Amino acid sequence: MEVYLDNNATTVVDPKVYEEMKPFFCEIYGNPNSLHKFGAGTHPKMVEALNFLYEGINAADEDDILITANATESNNTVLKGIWIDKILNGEKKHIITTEVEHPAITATCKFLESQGVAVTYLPVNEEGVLEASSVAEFIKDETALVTVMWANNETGKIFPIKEIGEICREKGVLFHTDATQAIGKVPVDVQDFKVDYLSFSAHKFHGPKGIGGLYVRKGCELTPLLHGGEQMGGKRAGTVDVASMVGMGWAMKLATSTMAIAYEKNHVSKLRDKLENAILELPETIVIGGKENRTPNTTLISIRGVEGESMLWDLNQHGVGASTGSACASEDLEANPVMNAFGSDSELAHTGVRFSLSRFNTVEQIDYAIEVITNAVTRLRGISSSYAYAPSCHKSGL
Ligand code: 7TS
Repeated sequence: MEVYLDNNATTVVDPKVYEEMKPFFCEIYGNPNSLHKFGAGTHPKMVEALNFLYEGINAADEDDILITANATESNNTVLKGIWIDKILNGEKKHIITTEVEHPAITATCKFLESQGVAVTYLPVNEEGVLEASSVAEFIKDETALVTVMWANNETGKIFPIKEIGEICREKGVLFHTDATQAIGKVPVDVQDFKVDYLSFSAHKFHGPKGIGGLYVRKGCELTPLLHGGEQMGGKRAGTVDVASMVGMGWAMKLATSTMAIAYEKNHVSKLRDKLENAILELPETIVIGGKENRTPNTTLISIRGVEGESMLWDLNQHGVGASTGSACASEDLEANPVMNAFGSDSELAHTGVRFSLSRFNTVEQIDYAIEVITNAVTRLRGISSSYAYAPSCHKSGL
């Protein structure tokens, strides 16, 4: 049996999404910006897709949703746009973020720092969550932007976006959230949560890869990252991947409408809890950051004495795909900031394994995964019977 439990990395395309995309390769293939009927033929489904995106995050009609290549591009567009529009002209000079953002935020912030921008990286608490009050504490007159993820990709921890949105609106500071791991897992409402910019990637919610979105609230327009043609009113140049845009729209519609069944009615969280509880029955295992306040599909578990990479290798041999808590994301074997956020326990950092589920997982798959995981732990603890940790991380190059 094969069991895919790495849905925070990417997801299978929903078959309905795939069906909706198919006509746009060989039948309706015009350039949407062409004036002839081949171009115009793409419009109805593109408009439908855009409407699904607006509905999915409750954007107001007058707001923008730019179609981008992925959340990485969306994040870059916001951070570099703010830099150009608010910081380079001397109006502001400071950005606030957290220590546990995805590299699409942190690496961009590091680049901006190299250009003279002041960036504050707020730490998270022992549960891996940012305290909204710390945002309020660090906002200054010079602060141009606060950027905080909606949900963490490693732990699934949900951040206090509503409170942060209110603080930022009250203090007159622009607020961006990277909602890549939140769409389709928890309700996302840009108006209620007072969000100015929001990033997402279709492939995290059963859409195709290579397409994403950036919500921009009316009045918060930014200098584009990509200049060129007049596509999207010149706000993001380049011919849109029509098939993928249609797919993303449908993926959003299906993810948000099935959320009630898949997540709130606990299909996914029940499976996650079943898996998690079975692993927690093994000695010396803990959920990193604890069980509270998480996306319903994610668990990050430390299995003492079992190095994450060895565990993944063993699981992979038996058809189960999971991931480490990115503990080995760097060549120097340093644990990543998400793990460091939980303290200096390097054992914890190097023994984290992330299991992330989706609405396509079944009870049978989880039963099988439990068996495979239990056997792997017994086997690997047998090899290092002293539970001694021996790092063997290496970069895959991907
Ligand atoms: N932001 C967050 C919060 C993410 O989790 C990811 C991908 C990205 C941005 C980047 O998405 P992309 O579509 O632009 O590549 N996160 C992960 C992960 O946790 N494991 O693999 C990719």
